[in-house]
Amino acid sequence: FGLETELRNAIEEDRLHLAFQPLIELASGKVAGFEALARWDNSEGKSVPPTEFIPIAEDSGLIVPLGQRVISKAAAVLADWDRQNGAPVDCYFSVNVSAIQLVRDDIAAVVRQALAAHEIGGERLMIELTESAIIGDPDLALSVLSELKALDTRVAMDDFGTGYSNLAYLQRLPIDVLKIDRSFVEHMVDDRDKVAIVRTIQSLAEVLGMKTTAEGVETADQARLLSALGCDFGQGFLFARPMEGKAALDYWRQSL
Ligand code: G
Ligand code: G
Ligand code: MN
Ligand code: NA
Repeated sequence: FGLETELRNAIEEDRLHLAFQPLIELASGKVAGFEALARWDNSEGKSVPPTEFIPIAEDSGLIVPLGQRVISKAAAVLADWDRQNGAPVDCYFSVNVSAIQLVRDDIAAVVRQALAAHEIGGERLMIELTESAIIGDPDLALSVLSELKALDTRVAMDDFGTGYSNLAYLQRLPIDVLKIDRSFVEHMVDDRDKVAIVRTIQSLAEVLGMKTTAEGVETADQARLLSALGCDFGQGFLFARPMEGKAALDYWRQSL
């Protein structure tokens, strides 16, 4: 329970922070938004990776207060950027919400509160859900997604293609973006099967009126190929690694 207790304290003392990784419109090279990722430096100043602390948060229920902090912090940073910029910064933050959060918390209410507290429009936030969040309770997912839609907050399906992609749910739910899992982008340049999968996800998205974001874009060849396949956005080390807030705002400014 050592790490869990430490995490509980970090959440209570508001010591978690966010890193931001740009989401790039492939056709124009413009920054469309940033994925906001939770970061935690433990008491020894060591960075604990989210792949380690998110499962602990999920198992302990700490994911509820953690997720609330992440969403309100994202809205707070956006409001701060707008102030620094002297005008609204034309980009959105995309925030991860796990299946457990969807069940245990009222995510739409959390988003609504964060938007109101920081006077941010709902279109400035996007919520990333995994397929497991939808499959777990499709009726709940439909009601939460509809509430988010009413706030103008968009929804992305994270790691798409790795879960139980139930096409009936996909059609029924108001999903705006499919995030093509990075396992399909990796080595796609010399793997015809991977290209075929990306092409299939792309045409599915087009039929359903959704956009696509390719994850894990690491090379210019991948970006060119993805763009040629019609993929809308790219995210990955080619463009930038997740970075702290100030660096991310500078990145946005320099991209203009
Ligand atoms: O940030 P990477 O930077 O290492 O993220 C690893 C994993 O942790 C990803 O799958 C990401 O979706 C997840 N993750 C990062 N931040 C959050 C968060 O705030 N909430 C949830 N639920 N997952 C997150
Ligand atoms: O599951 P999710 O998509 O939310 O996870 C985001 C994770 O992907 C973060 O851990 C982030 O650091 C990682 N990531 C972002 N870009 C790249 C990339 O180009 N290559 C690799 N290997 N990982 C990436
Ligand atoms: Mn994500
Ligand atoms: Na992902």
